[in-house]
Amino acid sequence: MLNALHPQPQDKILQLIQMFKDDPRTDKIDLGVGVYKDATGLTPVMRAVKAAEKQLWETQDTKAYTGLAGDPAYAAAMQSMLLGDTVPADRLSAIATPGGTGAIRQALELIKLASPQATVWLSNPTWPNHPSIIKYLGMPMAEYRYFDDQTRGVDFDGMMADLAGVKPGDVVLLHACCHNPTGANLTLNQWSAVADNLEKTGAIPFIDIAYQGFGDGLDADAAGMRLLAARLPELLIAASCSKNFGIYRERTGILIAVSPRADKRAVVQGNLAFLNRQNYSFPPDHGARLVTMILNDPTLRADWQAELESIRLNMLTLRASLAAELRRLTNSDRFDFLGQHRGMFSRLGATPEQVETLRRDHGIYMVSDSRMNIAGLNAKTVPILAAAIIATGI
Ligand code: PLP
Ligand code: TYF
Repeated sequence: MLNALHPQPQDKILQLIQMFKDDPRTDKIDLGVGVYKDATGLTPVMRAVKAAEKQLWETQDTKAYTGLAGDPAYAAAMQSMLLGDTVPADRLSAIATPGGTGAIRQALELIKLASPQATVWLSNPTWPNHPSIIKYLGMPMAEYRYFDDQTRGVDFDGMMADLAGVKPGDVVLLHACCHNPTGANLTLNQWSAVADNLEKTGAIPFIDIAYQGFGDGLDADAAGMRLLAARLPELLIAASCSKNFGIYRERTGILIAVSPRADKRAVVQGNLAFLNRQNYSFPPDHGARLVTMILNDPTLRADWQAELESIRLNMLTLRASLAAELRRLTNSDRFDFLGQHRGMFSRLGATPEQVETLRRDHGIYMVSDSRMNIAGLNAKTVPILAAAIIATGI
């Protein structure tokens, strides 16, 4: 049986991790995988996470199974962080999942279960795991224009023109904030126009939110999603705690389904729990429990929010200084988009050959589509990157 297997395509982002490790140069710069790093290159365990883990170690007296959907307290705390009070609780169903990826996978399986003909619309470009999982599940898929290569902003006219073609019951996957891989995001007015389109076409929004708090702040990053939740009858949300709680390897995520009516909630919740049971039974609990403790304890929460805010501001400072350095070197505003993008990523707009040159000649690693992780920079490496960008003719 195993002889019948063929090699599978590798994840280009994860491949970079190994290439970077194998590079003997000591002045190499890693702008590859989307993991937050501080100025020393460390991905720290956040203070509130450490404190919650200590508390948990001292007080937890069982590790018996939770429930198929995970701990309801986790769902309640996450629903509040994500949606505020936009949607009444009796329309909300949720399951804890292994990371945001688990939530995306379960959302897609739910769509397949409910509506096997539905086309899932993805932004072009998007996080490569979106099309990869959809293809693996054999679901119909389409793309909408998103990024304008000239302005390095959102091609909103193109996006709306493409979304005019969605059918009732189709699903439109949207990044809530900090778009991966481009860094270009919708304004609130644009979210409102997307809501108009979804109302008119009868398509269902599916929100991937993996960077809440990394862009403009916890509430601001959720504003577009909340606008859709307030206006539309149905919504799916796949959220990740990997980045904003810094608990990547704990695999902590949640899938939330907003139902049109309260009397549908029980069936939706039952289907979500069913999907967890088919795929892995009980979801991971440790990270979810830490998140719940942090969100529900005012002291832990305040400390977490303060640290998250300093992470956000650090990335904004790096963006501003890189844009300023490139403004100085080019005597133009060509790279000002770097300061306007939000989140960990920006698409620089370099060719794959230029990305290769940056790697070969300068030891600077980014994804071949020229996505760079801003958090991989520090005050010392910003001018080095800027000079390399100019030397490479980007
Ligand atoms: N969605 C996007 C856009 C991401 O960039 C990521 C990456 O980390 C995820 C979802 C899921 O993250 P995880 O499964 O590590 O929680
Ligand atoms: O886009 C990124 O870099 C992050 C991390 O298969 C990641 O989202 C990358 C690839 C992958 C899982 C996570």
